[in-house]
Amino acid sequence: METTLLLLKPDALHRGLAGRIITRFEEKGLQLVGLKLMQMSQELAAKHYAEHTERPFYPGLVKFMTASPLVAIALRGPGAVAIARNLMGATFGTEADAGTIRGDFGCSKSYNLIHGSDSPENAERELALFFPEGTCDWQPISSDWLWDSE
Ligand code: 3AN
Repeated sequence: METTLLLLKPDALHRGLAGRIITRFEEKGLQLVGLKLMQMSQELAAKHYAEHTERPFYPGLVKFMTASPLVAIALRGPGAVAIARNLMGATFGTEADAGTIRGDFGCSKSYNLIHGSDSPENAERELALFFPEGTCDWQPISSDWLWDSE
């Protein structure tokens, strides 16, 4: 079982897409174990995007991510990190396949709606940043019919 971190970026909220995006993950069979509307501080952005600080797009990315609230989500399921990344699609809406979130809802190289952890290790690091209080553990009644037992 894995838990991954998703961020519904400010553009997703401005465009009124938060509910529809969350629905995609619920429909797939991943479990919500954390959900938070919050505004990303400069400090949190610097920690979250530490690996990108030297990239030319970094100042614009931080400006975008800190401009208005986002939704932080902790999502659980078997292989949740890779499943969530597949549902999101390629980084830019211009290139993402139809049927994916970025492919269906966006066509920008800057405003790409959603962040998802790219490895279990990064998921652990990012969850600690956005959910320092921990996640909400509960047993969905559908889990016996949704997830393999081994
Ligand atoms: P992903 O979100 O698919 O893991 P990364 O890790 O390569 O993509 O990039 C992190 C974030 O930085 C992306 N989500 C995107 O918002 C932003 N980004 C990456 N490359 C560019 C770029 N060339 N121009 C603007 N923003 C970018």
